[in-house]
Amino acid sequence: MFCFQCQETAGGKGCTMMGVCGKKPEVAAMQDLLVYATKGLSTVTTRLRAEGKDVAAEVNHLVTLNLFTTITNANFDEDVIAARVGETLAARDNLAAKLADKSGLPDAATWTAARDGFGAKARTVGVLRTENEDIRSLRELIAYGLKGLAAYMKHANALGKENAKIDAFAQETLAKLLDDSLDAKALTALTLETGKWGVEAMALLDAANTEAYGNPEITKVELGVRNQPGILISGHDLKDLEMLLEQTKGTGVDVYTHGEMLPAHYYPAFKKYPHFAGNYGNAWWKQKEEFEAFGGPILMTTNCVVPPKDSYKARLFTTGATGVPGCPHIEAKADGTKDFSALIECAKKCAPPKELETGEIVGGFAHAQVFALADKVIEAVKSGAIKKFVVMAGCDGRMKSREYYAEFAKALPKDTVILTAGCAKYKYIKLPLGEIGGIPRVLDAGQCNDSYSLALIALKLKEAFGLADVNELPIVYNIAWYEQKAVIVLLALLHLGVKHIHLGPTLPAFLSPNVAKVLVENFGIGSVTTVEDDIKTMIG
Ligand code: SF4
Ligand code: SF3
Repeated sequence: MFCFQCQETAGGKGCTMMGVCGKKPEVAAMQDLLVYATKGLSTVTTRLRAEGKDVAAEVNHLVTLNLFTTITNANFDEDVIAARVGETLAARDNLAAKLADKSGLPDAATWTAARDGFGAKARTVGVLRTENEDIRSLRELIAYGLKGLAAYMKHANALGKENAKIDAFAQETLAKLLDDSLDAKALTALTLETGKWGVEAMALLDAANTEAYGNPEITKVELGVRNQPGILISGHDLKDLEMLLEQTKGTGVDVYTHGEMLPAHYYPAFKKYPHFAGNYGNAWWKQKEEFEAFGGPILMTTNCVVPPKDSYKARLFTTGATGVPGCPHIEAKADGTKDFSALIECAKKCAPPKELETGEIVGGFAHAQVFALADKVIEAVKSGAIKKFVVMAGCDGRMKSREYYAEFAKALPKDTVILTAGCAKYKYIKLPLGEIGGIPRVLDAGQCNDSYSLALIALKLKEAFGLADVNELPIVYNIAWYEQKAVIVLLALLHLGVKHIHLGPTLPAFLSPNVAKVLVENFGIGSVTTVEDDIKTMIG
């Protein structure tokens, strides 16, 4: 195996024996094959579009689901992934039959094998297949951006929002990743274009979420527990949460959020459920201890899943793109609905969750809420009460070096405000950082995709201050990344013209020295150093 798609990759170079995330070589191989099969399918759909033929939404959804399945910490189930490879080949061949011109199709669009031949094929299609390290770096940077984009599309699709142009771009780009005639220059341009479509995908998801559930608003979220059994829901899928809240009504079972599901509390539509109890625990990487302590069933709607301990395996349910061998999986019915009664029955037999902490946190500062406070915020900047905003969005992770982010937050001068989104917030959102004239010093916009809100807020401030360039704002970017959704967020910010982003705790292993150099020279991307030095550089 060779995988270097996440920040925790072995030795900062690549996982070759076993994933640091727990991904086994045979699962890594099957994921490589699924990506390859999806590129083949995308080659066919791209040709069909060029011939003026329609591609059904189900095909777009299959591409999206396949990419999402291979994102870090989503799916560890080799059999499920292999079955999806089979499904993808069947869809590809079915569509290829409609092509008028079948000449020159690449191997990805024509190979075929039975299930027992998948392993051998997988060994020939991995990341290292591209020999030139710069081309490989750019191809993977784009592929990981598309994985993040696919994750956001999947959530938007679940809420009935479609944008066939985004799907067409993603598929055309996947097809281009097989094209050996594209040089580094062409792939660099494609990287930036991916960022543009990343903005579109985040905007689509924002519209899907806010139209379905209202605009996030300032909300206090309980951290303690109640005295009834509960279900813990993690990941990013709000539609799954809605169905779970509906089905648990009046059952005597509470619903708690975990990890990236925390921002669900900020949406008005979910406030009407009295059994929507609060948030339990922290970011994904602490789940082994926290899921054990929770004591009841857990629903993983998306990444990040950590391969579970046997002690709670039977009560860890997966759904959507997630999967863990040996854990129950809830499949959607043909109409997209899901039956969570197995979780409810399981919860009824469990004791109430064990308390980990008490208190509350405040969040809900997505674009509409911040725009409603715009006068107050602008005044605070003009009066000098707020000197700088620090965007600290992104991911959390288990590396010790990530303590940097807690220390950085603590060391920031009191006249700075942190803008955050994603699970990175768990490093500092529970710290007593105070407020400035009633504005909390940590403004949480929501999930990682709600980084889109942070971009809108920056654009609004630019307009309010009459600036020509978003980089003239008193905003600095110190972003923590872990998996591929952070890659699409990064590419989206680059597309919006944001410069001098600090990316940590380490730069991606998949950036070759030359590609890293291009990012440094054109966008001023930098790494992080020490808290002290970075405070000096970023805050002055
Ligand atoms: Fe390694 Fe990350 Fe890939 Fe897992 S996802 S195998 S930790 S690089
Ligand atoms: Fe976290 Fe996995 Fe990235 Fe959505 S849950 S931000 S790491």
